[in-house]
Amino acid sequence: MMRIDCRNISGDPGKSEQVRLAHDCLVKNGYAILDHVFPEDKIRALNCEFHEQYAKYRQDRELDDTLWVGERRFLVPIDLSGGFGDPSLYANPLVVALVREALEPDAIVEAYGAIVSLSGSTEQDIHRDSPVLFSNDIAPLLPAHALTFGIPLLEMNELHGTTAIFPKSHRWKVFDQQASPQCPVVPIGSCVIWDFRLFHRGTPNRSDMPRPLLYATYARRWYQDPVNFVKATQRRLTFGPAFFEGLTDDRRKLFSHIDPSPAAES
Ligand SMILES: O=C(O)CCC(=O)C(=O)O
Repeated sequence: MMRIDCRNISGDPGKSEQVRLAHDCLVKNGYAILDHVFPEDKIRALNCEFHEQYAKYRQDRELDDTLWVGERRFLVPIDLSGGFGDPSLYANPLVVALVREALEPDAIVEAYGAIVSLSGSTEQDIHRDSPVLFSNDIAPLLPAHALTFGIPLLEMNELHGTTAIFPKSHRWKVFDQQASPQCPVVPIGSCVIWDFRLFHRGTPNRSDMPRPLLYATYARRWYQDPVNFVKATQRRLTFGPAFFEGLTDDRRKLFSHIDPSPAAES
């Protein structure tokens, strides 16, 4: 399994060897694992913030604003504020360069939240993040239309669970029953990005702690995830009135699809 060490990037990340390698891996294999992107203490602090601010998401029950995505596993919204509003997470220069290369320069942050695998969560069903575009014959030929970017707040491993991925499956017309997945260890500070078409599944959390996987969905500007926000009470992005005021033009471009008026949420 290929991993890309993202330490020591100097100059424009968009021109770095790491982004070139990650893009190549994403196109060929449907995923990329990026090591040493974030300081470990920052991610540990986010895990603490998650437990303090989002304690209600540690219960085994779907709430109005969450979605059940497997036994003891939920998709939850995370507000673009506090530590989670840090642009180095949703607008990380390296990741944005990769996203713009893989999708388009106008790519957007379509959703931001976490997938929380509670202690005792079981193996998730194998799935793609949404149905393919057009048809099973056409979809494998297309470039990516959306990417899931995951930042583990607790190391992803055999004990806590990880995201098992089927390399190259973004190019499959149908699921290959003979294929075996790869189960990456993704330490604190590392992250993973995969093509929406890639077959994958969350693996069981055998530890006594919840495993939050902070995620951002990046997409071509015209795309909206049609399956993970089926309830009117769910929100793809949540932010306070001051969020847009503080954004640089380049970061604001990532939200060009939404109404920046104070109370707006999408
Ligand atoms: O829990 C994980 O690691 C992955 C979850 C996932 O793939 C999903 O809910 O779409």
